[in-house]
Amino acid sequence: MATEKTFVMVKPDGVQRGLIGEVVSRFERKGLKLVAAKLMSVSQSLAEQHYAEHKERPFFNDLVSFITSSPVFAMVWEGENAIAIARSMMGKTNPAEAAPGTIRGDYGLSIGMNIIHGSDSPASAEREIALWFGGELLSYERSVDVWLA
Ligand code: IDP
Repeated sequence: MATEKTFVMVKPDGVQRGLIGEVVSRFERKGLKLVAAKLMSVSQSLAEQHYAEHKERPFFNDLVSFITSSPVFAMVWEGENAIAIARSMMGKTNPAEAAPGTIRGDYGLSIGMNIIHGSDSPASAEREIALWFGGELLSYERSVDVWLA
């Protein structure tokens, strides 16, 4: 299994509810490596590009208004199988169906405010990392890396 990078974002509801630390802590404890992070406001243009695949969906405008309504905490995490692992830690899209123990299962109530985003495939991860961070990623070694893969 190859080392992957994935884009993860604490959405406005997660930031407002004080869940940045909880999310970061879970990813750190899992063993993934943080290689980029920023607290930021999302422009209309960035929101529309990020959610481009949902452009025709009835909830697209609500999605864009929500993500631009208050700051988000954007991150890139690296590790073996990082994309699938981050998705499994997040839980299903609808918090009502997300298993307890997952982030959405433990903290969310509604599909519109489900706390966290994570890339769903290698192609999405590549596109989203380029969109949100360009080349602003760090590359560094941790002594613990030898105990993780
Ligand atoms: P994901 O975030 O689990 O990858 P996607 O299907 O890519 O799920 O949807 C993106 C976001 O759009 C979801 O996280 C959720 O907040 C919102 N969303 C998805 N489906 C619906 C819906 O049916 N109604 C309202 N919002 C939705």
